[in-house]
Amino acid sequence: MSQLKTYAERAALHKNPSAKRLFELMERKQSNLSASVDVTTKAELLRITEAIGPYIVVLKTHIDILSDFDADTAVQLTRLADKHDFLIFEDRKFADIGNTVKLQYSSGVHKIASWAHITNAHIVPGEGIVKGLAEVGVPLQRCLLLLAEMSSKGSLATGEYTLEALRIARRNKDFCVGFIGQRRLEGLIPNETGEEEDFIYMTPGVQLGSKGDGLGQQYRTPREVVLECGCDVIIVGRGIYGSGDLVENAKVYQKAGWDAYLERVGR
Ligand code: S5P
Repeated sequence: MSQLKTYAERAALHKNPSAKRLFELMERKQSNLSASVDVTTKAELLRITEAIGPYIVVLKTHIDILSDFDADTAVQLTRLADKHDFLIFEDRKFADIGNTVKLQYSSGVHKIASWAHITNAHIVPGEGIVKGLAEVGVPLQRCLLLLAEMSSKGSLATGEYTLEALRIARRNKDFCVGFIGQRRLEGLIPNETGEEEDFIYMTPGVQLGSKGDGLGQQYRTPREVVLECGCDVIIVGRGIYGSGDLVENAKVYQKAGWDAYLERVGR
């Protein structure tokens, strides 16, 4: 039951360098907060990241929404990640055949693999998407999350689709270290290898004081996500940068996520 283990104990279960680092840094920073900074200019992205960097363990980006992305954006994000000790997760949601995603991950203007420690993929195309991304990501010590479920109303990622994400992850554990999902999945199908397994669950659709956004997003609280559903990292976007004081908001979510984790592991 890995959700009852501490993040420090779980760091030891991971061979993938980015996954191991994530667990170690959660313990060190006493945070399981990922901020999703969905803004459209480089200056705004860097300003917000500089302000909230001390409170987060993962910065989640949508790099293709920046109107003025340049190579220096990646340099500055990497500098802030080193300064404030967090990982960068490009929420690219790859969804094509292996050969195409390899190119999308390594090349183009964004060169995602060169700066993002974590990225994610849909499994619509089948397992080849993971194989293709792994050819680029494994040599760079990156890791991948599969979208097993989504937070939005009417999502088709349910039932057998979600189970297939678990099966694919189990077959590709060197690179595929966890899921974007709404609850833990390991218990849904027996693990035939008999080996101890541990996946990271990063969960969006988190906000205090709102149930949704009118465009299908559905929100739950950090407590529901971490304590009741056993997820590991809360992903908060507009709850942090949407209104009010950025730093105060980040502190509130850091504390709410961490308190729920402490309660879960009985510390
Ligand atoms: O199921 C999902 C998966 C993702 S990665 N639901 C989501 O909302 N996301 C992303 O999380 C979404 O693309 C956005 O960047 C963030 C949620 O932002 P918020 O402002 O609603 O907290």
